[in-house]
Amino acid sequence: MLNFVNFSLIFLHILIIFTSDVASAENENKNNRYPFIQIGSKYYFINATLKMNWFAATEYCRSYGGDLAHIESPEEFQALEKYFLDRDKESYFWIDGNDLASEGKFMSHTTGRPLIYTKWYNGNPDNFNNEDCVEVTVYHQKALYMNDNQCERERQAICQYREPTMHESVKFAVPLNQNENCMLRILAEAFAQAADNCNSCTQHTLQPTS
Ligand SMILES: *[C@@H]1O[C@H](CO)[C@@H](O)[C@H](O)[C@H]1NC(C)=O
Ligand SMILES: [Ca+2]
Ligand SMILES: [Ca+2]
Repeated sequence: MLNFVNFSLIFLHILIIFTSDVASAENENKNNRYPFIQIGSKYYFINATLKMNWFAATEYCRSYGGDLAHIESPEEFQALEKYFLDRDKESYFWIDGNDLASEGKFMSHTTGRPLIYTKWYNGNPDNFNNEDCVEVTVYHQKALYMNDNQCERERQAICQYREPTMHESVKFAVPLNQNENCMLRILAEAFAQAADNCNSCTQHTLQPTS
């Protein structure tokens, strides 16, 4: 028969295992985004060994559960600029902008909406020989700019980690939380019941069990 001390220890043990599982699952969720790495406030994946046309680049990013990079602010652009100034001033990289649907209207393939932030290189976008896809590169070893270029050109892809949308995270989180609460309640109820049934063994709790 379990005495009160044993039961308490088992209960605590289960509780510790259970809560640490929940905590580490949350940590994993935040940190384990391989192969995406944090650059500024976002997570990106750039496979330096691969060059591809813009269409292949969108598919490549999607195959990793991401999208071509969607730059939303000067801060995000500056973070990428610093990254490339430190590492790769030579290469060209596809991002999500394009005016494929309507010439001159640059849209984000990631959001389906007009580009929020642009920093065009002098004289661009110029649609020179029909350029419909947006690349970034470091110009004159100094600063990162955007340029419209021909979508068939081979460039590296800047893929961006796709954060779960509010809709997806609610769908995902609610059953999980109910489940967690439910398990904790069952454990707590079992514990309370055992404590109730155990009024007579209060004496034992103060004694070593072995
Ligand atoms: C990058 O591309 C190469 C060539 O396809 C591939 O072997 C490698 O696994 C890729 N890197 C990652 C992190 O997926
Ligand atoms: Ca164009
Ligand atoms: Ca151009």
